[in-house]
Amino acid sequence: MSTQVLEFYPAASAVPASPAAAASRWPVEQVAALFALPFNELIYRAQQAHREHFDPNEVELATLLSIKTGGCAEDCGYCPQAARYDTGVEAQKILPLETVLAHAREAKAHGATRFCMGAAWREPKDRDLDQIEDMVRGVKDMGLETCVTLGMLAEGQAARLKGAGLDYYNHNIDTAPEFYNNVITTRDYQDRIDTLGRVRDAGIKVCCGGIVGMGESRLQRAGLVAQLANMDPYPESVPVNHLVQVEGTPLHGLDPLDPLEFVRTIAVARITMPKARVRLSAGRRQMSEAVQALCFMAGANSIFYGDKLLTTGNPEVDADAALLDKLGMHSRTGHVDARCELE
Ligand code: SAM
Ligand code: DTB
Ligand code: SF4
Repeated sequence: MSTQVLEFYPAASAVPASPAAAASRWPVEQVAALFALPFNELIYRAQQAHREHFDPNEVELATLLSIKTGGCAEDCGYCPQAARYDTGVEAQKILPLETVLAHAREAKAHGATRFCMGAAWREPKDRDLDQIEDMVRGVKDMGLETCVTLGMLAEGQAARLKGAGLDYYNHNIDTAPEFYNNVITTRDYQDRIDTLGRVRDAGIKVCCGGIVGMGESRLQRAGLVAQLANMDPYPESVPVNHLVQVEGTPLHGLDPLDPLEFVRTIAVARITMPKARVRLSAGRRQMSEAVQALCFMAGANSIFYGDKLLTTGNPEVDADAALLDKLGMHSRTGHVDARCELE
């Protein structure tokens, strides 16, 4: 941790309170102290951290595809795909390989560099992985980075995915440990940590983040960021999702989070995980361009790109291309939204 950051903390929080705190690089009070900085100070520091490791005008474009939608047995309180909530999402079978590859080709033609495939599973069965391996190989062969999110992984499954050429596995811790049980009861926080360990051990890069705006406190948002930042090593890719409130889910109808608090969360993630790709993930459809621009200033350098997330909407590709153009930002390849023949 840089001394530059430390000097701004209240003296008490700079003194580790316990051996456990001493071992952690980002005690939660120090992360909370970042959240409490004057806004301009926070953004300035986030910009400094960002510019040390990245081109501040460059953004990664990652396209998401739901390869197996709905009918999930879990009870995640935010999720429209949980079978137990009446959200209007219909359960579908896993998509055929050719359909997935056609979507990946289209994403690439639009300028995406990463293709993320998501399945509404608690965990994949070994036989499901045969199909996933083919998808990963096919997408990788197109020259795209590959990412999948399939739920919990058992021993050996991560190695199979690595063997197929998987670059990233997305598995979010979602929120601070002490808030977790308010949101999900059908699997434990520790289950998630175990899966992340298997991913890391298999040599796959970790994509792990969470959701804000679920009724957690600021201290709990700091707790989420501290958990991520204290992973050793911290995730290469950190999706910061703003809760998309979906009618029928238990979290629908909550008071919306102040947009500036969302921007602060991005900034704190950037400062504590300076080399990570911090993704301004779900929730952009509900965000003004000005708030998105502030997120980029705060150090976000990745977005989901494509008019759909998994089941909910995302800004249209044309609108995103126009926004990036307005901000003078460019994608990793330099090309955004090359019109393709598939349209
Ligand atoms: N079923 C797998 C799992 O839960 O690990 C993979 C797919 S799941 C939809 C991936 C992540 O999407 C969740 O962990 C959560 O962070 C995010 N997510 C789901 N619904 C969301 C919503 N309504 N708003 C914001 N993020 C959401
Ligand atoms: C992540 O952190 N966010 C994505 C992805 N990883 C899989 C999912 C967002 C889902 C938003 C709700 C939906 O569209 O169903
Ligand atoms: Fe299922 Fe994943 Fe949705 Fe939870 S977040 S209900 S595990 S699809």
